Amino acid sequence: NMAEGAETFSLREVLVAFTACVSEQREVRVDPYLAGWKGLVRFLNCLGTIFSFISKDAVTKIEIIENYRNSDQREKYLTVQSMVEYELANGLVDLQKRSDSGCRTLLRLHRALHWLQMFLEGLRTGKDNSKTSVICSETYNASLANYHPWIIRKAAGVAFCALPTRNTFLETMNVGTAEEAVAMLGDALPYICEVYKITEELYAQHKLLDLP
Ligand code: 1PZ
Repeated sequence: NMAEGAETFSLREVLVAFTACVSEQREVRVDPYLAGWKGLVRFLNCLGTIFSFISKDAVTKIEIIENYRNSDQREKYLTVQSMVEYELANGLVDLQKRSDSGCRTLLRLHRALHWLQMFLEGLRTGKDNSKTSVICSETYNASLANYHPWIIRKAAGVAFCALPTRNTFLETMNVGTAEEAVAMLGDALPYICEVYKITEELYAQHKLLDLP
């Protein structure tokens, strides 16, 4: 139920979780990163069951990293920096084939964060009558789609058609009027960009951007 789900929280708190990600030493804290993703998943679920295949994949990845945070090695997974250092030093990152390392799992969320950044920016700067589905497919094609096989791109394209108009979408965020939602996006986006940038630099430095 869209109205019910939307009533219980506002996208503001979700995006604010990303403001808590970056530490004073410019490290990315894993717990608020996952909290931000959990909120995004809740929001996505409010948009309809057609998005379930997307939210399920995100949940699986959130849970993999959460399990590391609940394991004996939990302090190693406190920040993205400590995770990378620990997994690389202990040979836990498979460079040849798919694995469930924290590094490869977080990379999937990291790539999706790049799409999110572009999508929210497109929404923020879009015209009143622009179509959310167009903003979504254009930003998806320019980013995440490059990592997805044809069948996923096709399914994503079908799901995007179910997105409401820009104004309805902005109101679904539960931040107030469409204008207030646009202002909130302007405030929150720099923090998401910062989280993305720090992670991107870290992964590039360790040559982890192509992990299978
Ligand atoms: C507002 C509209 C939402 C549109 C969401 C746009 C993203 C479409 C992503 C489609 C992904 C579909 C399912 C799974 C794909 C996986 O194969 C990949 C790679 O993982 P691997 O197979 O290597 O383990 N998974 C991803 O790329 C992660 C996708 C997470 C997407 C989270 C979206 C959150 C949306 C928040 C909306 C405000």
